[in-house]
Amino acid sequence: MKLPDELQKILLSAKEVVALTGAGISAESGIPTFRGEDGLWSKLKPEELASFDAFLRNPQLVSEWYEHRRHITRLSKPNPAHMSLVDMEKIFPHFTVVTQNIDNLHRRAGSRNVAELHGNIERNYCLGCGMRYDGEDFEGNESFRCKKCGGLIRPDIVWFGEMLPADQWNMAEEAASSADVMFVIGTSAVVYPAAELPVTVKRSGGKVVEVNVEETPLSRYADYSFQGPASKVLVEIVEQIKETRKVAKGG
Ligand code: BJW
Ligand code: ZN
Repeated sequence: MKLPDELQKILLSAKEVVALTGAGISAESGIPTFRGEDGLWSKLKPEELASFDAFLRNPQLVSEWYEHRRHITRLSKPNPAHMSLVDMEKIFPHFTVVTQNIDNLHRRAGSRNVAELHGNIERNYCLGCGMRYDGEDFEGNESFRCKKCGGLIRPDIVWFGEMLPADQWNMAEEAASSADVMFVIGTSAVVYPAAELPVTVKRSGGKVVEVNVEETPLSRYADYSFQGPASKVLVEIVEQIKETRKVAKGG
């Protein structure tokens, strides 16, 4: 895959760059996506597991489901797509990862400027007294109850109908409104308000570059759309960015 000359030029002078990521970037690390044939929600109903009401209805079931997913994410490793974004952070003067993922893989890969819109599965807190259970392994506490007050412990993630953490959302919006380029990687781009961010970029005069294995509602709207697995496409993009910069420097 060769990047169009025009995009190479844009990337050469880009100062503010953002990557908006979704479950597809972690698919090659062995973490299931949500939608689609093999997605988590082809078998499970989101409203039965991914809402506060569902949690209150059946805290044990929901907590066990997240404990199972925590186990999978801990066994998984960042893949070349995550690593490509670590490279981009070194290339561009300002680079922000805005992720919808809760799997912590961007930070584990080494990305430092990360906004986590939907929380992080490694963090938990008690609904009764607020005590934190971050990085906790719930083995031996299979009731998922607080040691201090006996309250329910919930994952620090954003379920449907819940507000996004204001500081993370503000960071994402600021990055989007000043972005020269936003890469939108491995997301179906149907969950709001995250799906608004590429619109913010375009309204502010930036370019949107999509990377996905299939077409999404964003594909037509994006300035550039690359179809293929995120690891392969992003490694190629980073190689070409580095090459163009070397040539521009006269090396
Ligand atoms: C690859 C690949 C490879 C695969 N390489 N690509 C009507 C209209 C508009 C909005 C709403 C509405 N009704 C309700 C709402 C609001 C709602 C919403 O957006 N709903 C829509 C679904 C309609 N949003 C909210 O409720 C949000 N809060 C909010 O709006 O607050 C204000 C408010 C308050 C009170 C009342 C009302 C509003 C909160 C959203 C929280 C989302 N949470 C989840 C669950 C997190 C916990 C958990 O993990 O269990 O976050 S939902 C789920 O979807 C998860 C994801 O982060 C999110 C996005 O999914 P993502 O990442 O795009 O994954 P997939 O599976 O959809 O797509 C994967 C993609 O990868 C695919 O395109 C593949 O092709 C691709 N792919 N392999 C490249 N190798
Ligand atoms: Zn407590």
